[in-house]
Amino acid sequence: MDSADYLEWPFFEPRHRALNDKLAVWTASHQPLLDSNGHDIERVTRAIAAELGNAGWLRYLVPATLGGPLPAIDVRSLCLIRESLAFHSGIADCAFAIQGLGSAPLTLFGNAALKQKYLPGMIEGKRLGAFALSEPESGSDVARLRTAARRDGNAYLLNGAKTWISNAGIADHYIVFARTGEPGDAKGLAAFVVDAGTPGLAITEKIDIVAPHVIGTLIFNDCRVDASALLGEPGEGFRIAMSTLDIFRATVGAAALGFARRALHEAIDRVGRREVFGQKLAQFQATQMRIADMAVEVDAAALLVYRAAWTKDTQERRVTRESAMAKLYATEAAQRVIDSAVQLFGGLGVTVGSTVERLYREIRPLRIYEGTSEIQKIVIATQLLGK
Ligand code: COS
Repeated sequence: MDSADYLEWPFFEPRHRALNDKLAVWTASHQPLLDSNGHDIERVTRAIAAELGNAGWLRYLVPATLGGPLPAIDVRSLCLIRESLAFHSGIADCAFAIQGLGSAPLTLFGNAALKQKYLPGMIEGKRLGAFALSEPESGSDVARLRTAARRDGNAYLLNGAKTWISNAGIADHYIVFARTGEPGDAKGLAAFVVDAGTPGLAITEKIDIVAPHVIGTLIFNDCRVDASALLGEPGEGFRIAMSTLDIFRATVGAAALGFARRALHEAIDRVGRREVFGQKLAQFQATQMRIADMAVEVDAAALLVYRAAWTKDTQERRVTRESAMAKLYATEAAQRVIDSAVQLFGGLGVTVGSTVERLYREIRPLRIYEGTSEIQKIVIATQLLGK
């Protein structure tokens, strides 16, 4: 990546600078893998997850007691990893992020037996996880999700549908949020770990999205899940989902930051070489204004992302507002920065296969997944104004 002088900011410690240096070496030596975009996306996602496991990056998803390199999950490290991966490859970033969403509920709320069963394989990149929260009728309004979990002896019977689920069809397990209580009640949800291949669980659709990605729909039809697969207590599902998102929303901002930095890097390179009307693009004041705006947005996004991550790592409190601000600003700003880069590239910017064209597609879902920009504004306003 470009100048890492932002790592001198007070949010960081020497270990973060060391991590960033190691990431730079790793990404440079894995360029062919990171460049494999678009074709056979399931195989590529699996291969990248395995390499992320071999390199030890997935260990950052768990604390030392579960095999991680640090005493607790360090959100600044997760953000640095996502930023570096996203700079090179949206698929690699996604593979890392979904391992996080598929493991954090276990790390935070699973009992010893569940952690032992699922986490070692996940951090080695041998097992893939998934986070199944969204439904056809409820993506934003989590409290209204309909998938039902009905107690039946020592088990629960799951019935319902989940959609837009990353890793659908290649995950070895799914963290599934389902209703054990009253309809519409945030306190009526529970979270389960459901193994792929459990009878009654079917992957019914693979969805093609603008940025190639493994994503699809799951249907539960009297899917019997042992009560021992419950995370926490019945009723804790909403808190489990939100606590996971409190960690990962800042990291979505970090991924957007990685995309935006790449776009700025590509744009600076381009305007220094491209000649029009007898001079370099960089010599036009219009270009300079645009590059300056892009750089300010990148730094502002970085400040919000690492403020949220630092707060989560060092303050013993919820970071719902900070992580919502980081995700909102960084993803929206990255879309503008990338759009500017496309404009500076002209026809090449919209030519399929160019880096900025890829970034233009890859940034778009980040303003939607893990809470749309509008939901982040509601979260921020609720924190300030109350309900
Ligand atoms: N951590 C822990 N607990 C939390 C929490 C958090 N971040 N956010 C809310 N809670 C608690 C609340 O404190 C509340 O408990 P009390 O009643 O005891 O105070 C309970 O959970 C319900 O919270 P709230 O009333 O705020 O829930 P709402 O139904 O109004 O929903 C939004 C809030 C819209 C913010 C939530 O549904 C959301 O984030 N939606 C987007 C989900 C999303 O990201 N979807 C994409 C799927 S993942 S790709």
